[in-house]
Amino acid sequence: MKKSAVLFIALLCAAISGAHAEKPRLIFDTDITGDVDDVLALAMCHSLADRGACELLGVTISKLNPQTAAFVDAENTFYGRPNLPIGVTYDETAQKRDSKYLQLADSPNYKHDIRNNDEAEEAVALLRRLLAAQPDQSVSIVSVGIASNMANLLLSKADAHSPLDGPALIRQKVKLLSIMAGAFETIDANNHFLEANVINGIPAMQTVARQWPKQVPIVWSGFEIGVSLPYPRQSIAQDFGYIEHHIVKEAYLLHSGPEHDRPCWDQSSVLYAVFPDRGYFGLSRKGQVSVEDDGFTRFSLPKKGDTQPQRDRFLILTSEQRARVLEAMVHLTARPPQR
Ligand SMILES: [Ca+2]
Repeated sequence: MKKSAVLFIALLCAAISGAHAEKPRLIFDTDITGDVDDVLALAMCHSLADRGACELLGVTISKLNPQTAAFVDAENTFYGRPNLPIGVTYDETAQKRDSKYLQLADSPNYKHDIRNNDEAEEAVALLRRLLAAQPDQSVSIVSVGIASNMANLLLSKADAHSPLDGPALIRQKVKLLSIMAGAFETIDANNHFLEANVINGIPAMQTVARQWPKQVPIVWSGFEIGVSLPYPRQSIAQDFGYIEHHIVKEAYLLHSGPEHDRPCWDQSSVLYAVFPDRGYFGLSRKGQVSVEDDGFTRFSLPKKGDTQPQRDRFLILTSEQRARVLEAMVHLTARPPQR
């Protein structure tokens, strides 16, 4: 073989292995209780993992409700991942929340082994165990609820999994925090909009904004992104009939009913984390997000001469992108399990 051919093959192998190494390793941190977009976002995580676009490492749950782990286990089992690790918060300051759909876990139509939250790991212990086992700077955390787990991870100390404290472990292992929280535009003429994931746990979100390492990027999906992406009711009616009982469809109908197009808040953070370079979203300039005492998220650009690393950006969506993103979300959410 000619030298140039050998070089070409070597470069090709390097490109292939490089591409493989860059596949996002996802942790999905959710407050799956009140709203149903978490259920659709978790379906997207499975669908993206099925097609090899990401590796799904585990799911952590940030709100208090005794049925969260059973439901997540049922959804994971539906999508062919019955042993995917699940962690639940033990933080008594985290919001307690009733649900309109978690009781689907009690249905005989959905198999799973975890029956109640006592059988799941504690969320921060699981986050630390998962992070410690991954290559450096390889993990994308998608956090789509209140920030209890992210704050408690930041406050965590060395343990059996890692000698590093929370911030050092995040610096070592995390590539991106893709978070749904706050608002970065005027919402319905209100330029001081207070978003639910922040106001349902203001101190925890303040801990994230203040203490998340400056070197590890955070991309915020504000309220304005999801609300401009209404999930079409026609998809719920027509795309999930490939199986008699579909946990995503049934959860959606229990929460929103058949006549509602639920905004895709949480799905936006999943899509960005897995495909940051596909042009689905635009990004703001780099700056800093602060969380004020009333829960308002304020984005500030660096002052002239500020040489500190700027950690935060927020998603931007044009009308052309909006159509593409919504179509991608529908296809990924409605895709039948591949395993
Ligand atoms: Ca959520």
